[in-house]
Order: sequence, then C-alpha cells, then structure tokens
Amino acid sequence: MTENKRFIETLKGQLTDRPPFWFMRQAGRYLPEYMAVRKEAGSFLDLCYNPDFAVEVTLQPLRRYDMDAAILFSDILVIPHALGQHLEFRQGEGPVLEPVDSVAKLDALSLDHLHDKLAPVYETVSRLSTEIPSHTALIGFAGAPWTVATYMVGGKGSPDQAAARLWAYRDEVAFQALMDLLVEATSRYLIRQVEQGAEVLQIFDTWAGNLPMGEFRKWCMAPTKKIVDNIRARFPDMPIIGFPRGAGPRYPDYVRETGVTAVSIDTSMPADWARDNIQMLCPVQGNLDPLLLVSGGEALKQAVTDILDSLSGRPFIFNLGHGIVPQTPPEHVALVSEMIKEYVRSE
Ligand code: 1CP
Repeated sequence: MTENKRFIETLKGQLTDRPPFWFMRQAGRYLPEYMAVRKEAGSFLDLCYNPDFAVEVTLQPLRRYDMDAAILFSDILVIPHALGQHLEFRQGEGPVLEPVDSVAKLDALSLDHLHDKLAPVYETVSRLSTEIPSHTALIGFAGAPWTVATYMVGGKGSPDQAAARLWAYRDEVAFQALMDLLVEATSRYLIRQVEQGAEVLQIFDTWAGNLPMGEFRKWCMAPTKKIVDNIRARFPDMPIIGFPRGAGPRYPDYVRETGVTAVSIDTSMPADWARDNIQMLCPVQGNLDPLLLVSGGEALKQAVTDILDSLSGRPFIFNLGHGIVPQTPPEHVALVSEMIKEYVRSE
C-alpha cells in the first residue's frame, strides 16, 4: 500500500484533515486538452477503447486540480455495447442505440464476449493504477442496471425514460430478464476492474428518481444490492459508492437495503437533511449544483462554504450533485479545488 489516501480513509469512516474531493465528469469537454485528445481519437467510443487516450484524459484534470480521486474514463454504455447492442455517439445528439424492445432482441444479447470487448477498458484501469499519484485513489465505475436499461430500451437519452418504464409495466418477466443480464454483466465488469487496480467503485443510477416506490425497490435497489453482494463475495471490504440520483427521501432506504459504503447525493438534497438523515448511516458525497461551477462568483463561494459547513463534521466527500457541464470555465473548478484544500474543520 502507498501512503494514506484521504478518499479511502473517509470511505472507512475516518475524519481526515479536510474532506477529500473530486468532480463527477471531471474529465471532459470543459477542458481544452480533452477536446484536443477527443479530436485526435476520432469517435467517442474510440476514445473509450484506446488505453493511451483514455489514460491521458483521466489524468488531465488531476494535473490541473490534484483531486483526491481519479475516475476511469469510459462510459456506462460500454456494457450494452459489449453485450452486442449496436451503439454510436453522434455529435450533438449523444448516444444512439438499436433499441432492445422485444424478447427476440433481448435474446440476441450475450455475455460470451463481454471481457474480450471490454479488454481495453481493463487495460486502462491497470495502467492508471500505476500512473496516478500515490495520494490519489482510483475509482472504477458502471451504470446501474436501471439507468443502463433506460438507454437500451429507449435507444437514446430521454427526459422521462418512458420506454423502459412502460416495458417494465407491460412485460415484467422480460424486463426482469434484461435486469438479470445487466446484474451479471455489471458484476463481472466491476470485479474485473477491481482485479486490475480500481480501489473504489461507483454505481451511477442517474435515472432512479423517476421510479415510483415499488419500482424503485425492484429496479433500483434490488439489482444494486445483487451487484454489491457479488462484488463483496470476491472482495469483502470493497468500498462502493451508490448514486441513486433523484432518490429524495429514499436515500436512507437505499443505503440500508443495498449495503453500499457511501452515497452520492444530487443537487436537490438539502445538505442539512443529508447530515441529519444519511450521515449517521454512511459517508456522504456531494452535492454542489454544476451550474454554480458555470456561474462562479459569490453564489459559488457561498454554496461551497455552506456544503462544507453542513457535512464536514462527519465523513464527507466533496463533489457535485451531477456531472460537470461543457460550458464550465476551468478557473471556477480551480477556485473550488483551492477552497476545499484550504478548508479547516471547525471543532
Ligand atoms: O463528446 C464527448 O466527448 C462525449 C461526452 C461524454 C463524456 C465525457 C459522454 C457521452 N460520456 C462521457 C464520459 C463519462 N460518462 C464518464 C467519465 C468519467 C468522468 O466522470 O470524468 C462517466 C462516469 C460517464 C457516466 C455516464 N454516461 C452517465 C452516468 C452519470 C451521469 O452523468 O449521469 C450517463 C447517464 C452516461 C450516458 C451518456 N454518455 C455520454 C452522454 C452525452 C450521455 C448522456 C446522454 C443523455 O442522457 O442524454
């Protein structure tokens, strides 16, 4: 083991000198050096599947801001791609998939080539584990089955995930089969990332918030619990952060029922509520509004201070409530990074 890492200590429930920080989507289009690599790589998927480029863009934000954690550069949609679904990222349009909207299309998906297709991602993890600074933790990740399924069934991003929600209501048996396949693929994928050197895992359930309670249990919490159990069967102490975005007052249920080590809270969660209702259960990560990183100014500074003051009394990881957006000025990210590095906990 290298020197103590603030990020890992915090996930073990320790209070470190200051809270660790990183930003969701910390590598990406707001950085000119990312845009340069992106152009050289060709398509977005070529970037994800080229370890030289993927390692480089993972390291870029660390060089500027020295975060406490690096997150593997990839995308949640490499799983459907590795299962055999056609996927493209179109300029200005985001991901486009051939929708899985029938049992026949579901049956055509297969786990047989999963690891072969994802081999470049594993190589990226392995290289990163030796190339990141010794005080920085390496985060591996995957999308949660529900969120990945919304893209697989709908064929693209949508504001309400209607296609997947409808399929789950109309043919629960088929939808359950899709979720079971995703639980298996995602478990294998994350276990392999740990074998290659990921020290923490994050499970992104970006679209959990649109599920009514019964469906939240079935399609968000139950599959996530299975993945957590599968990983812990191999690596009993593996720290896993869950991000059931939009879970609202269900965050504490999510923590208790899935067994995650920590949760990432979204922008809508009052920090004081999280302190009083979640932080006694587990470390919390979050939850600055990414648009404040665009606006900057006094509003940004005040929000950062308020979040730190609310949550730093217990194990806490500073982050955003959702990913950095492309129009973010890099100097605003620098400002927040410096504020956290200078933060002194009050007694
Ligand atoms: O043009 C480009 O450069 C592509 C933009 C981009 C980037 C930088 C996409 C397409 N994915 C990514 C990287 C990415 N995606 C990371 C990298 C690591 C980091 O955080 O620095 C991660 C963790 C993701 C995860 C991801 N992809 C999520 C979950 C988290 C979240 O932000 O909600 C989701 C929902 C996706 C799908 C996706 N990939 C890309 C886009 C534009 C989208 C959203 C599509 C939509 O719903 O409209």
